Amino acid sequence: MTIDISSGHILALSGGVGGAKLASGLAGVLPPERLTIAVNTADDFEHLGLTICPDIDSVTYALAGLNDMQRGWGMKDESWQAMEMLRRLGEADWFNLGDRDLAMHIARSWRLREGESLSQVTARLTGEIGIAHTIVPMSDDLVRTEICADGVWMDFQRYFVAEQCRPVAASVRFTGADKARLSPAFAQALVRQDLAAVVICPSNPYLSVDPILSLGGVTSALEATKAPVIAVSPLVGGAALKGPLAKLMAELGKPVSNSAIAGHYRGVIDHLVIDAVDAADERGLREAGLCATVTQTVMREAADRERLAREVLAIAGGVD
Ligand code: FO1
Repeated sequence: MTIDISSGHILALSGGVGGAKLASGLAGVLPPERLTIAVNTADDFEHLGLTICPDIDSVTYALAGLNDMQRGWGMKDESWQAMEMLRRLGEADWFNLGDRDLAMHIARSWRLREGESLSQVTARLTGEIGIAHTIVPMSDDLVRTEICADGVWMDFQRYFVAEQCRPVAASVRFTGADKARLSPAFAQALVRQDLAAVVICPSNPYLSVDPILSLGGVTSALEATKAPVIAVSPLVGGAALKGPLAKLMAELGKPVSNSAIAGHYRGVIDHLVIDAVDAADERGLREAGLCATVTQTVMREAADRERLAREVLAIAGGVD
């Protein structure tokens, strides 16, 4: 059921897996014209001649109901015959491309080569797959996350997939972010007069949200907006449900805690949503001057995603 909110636009900032869940919850309760989902593209890379955009894929598949819930990435009902053949042909097999998923990368790469921008391609492919909501890349320009681990700078997917996040990370950088412009739809959403809330989805702050915040004009717009900026913490009981967040925080010398997440977003967010198992953190967050809400943030089923989306919108005052 669609929430009957009288007015106001919601801008969601999302990375991959965890962010995609809340983004799809928001899409489940908001009509398409009320929501823009701006997605991290700094995980993107060129592989076997194809442009892979993992976070755009995760959000797209989640909204289309095509995501694989067990694996967390890629498509459900996937087969792997192309991958098997690639292996036999002696090509790189460290990054798994399912047969159905491959179609997305082929279509995207083809359209980009034909001269369309990533925004145009994303609008085309999400529309074709039946998504009415607006999913936009953070930028049409190239930004790439690199991790300095064990003294060597490496591409994000090398670190994340090939190396399984094993190397000890010392720092993270987003090459190209200083020159990259915001995608047109993201830039417009940020300054909408009717912006009712900005939701930072529970993606990894350091790897998935920071690339978005690192783009020129984003943090200043978030600081300036009258709309509440609400982040959902990706930590539950001192750990991330998926991915290297806790390990990375420890390696970067940060306590693995909601107060560190709040500190990281200081000046940008007005409100942090934390999980019920971390209810004890609420007091400290409030003492530090931040509004905090305690709820169930783990999203196992579609119903959990929509419930959390409704609670986040209620914080923004957007629900009747
Ligand atoms: N993640 C993995 O851990 N292993 C893979 O082989 C893998 C393949 C893959 C293919 C397409 C795609 O869109 C995502 C894929 N991912 C894979 C997920 C991706 O590396 C990460 O989840 C994100 O970059 C982090 O947000």
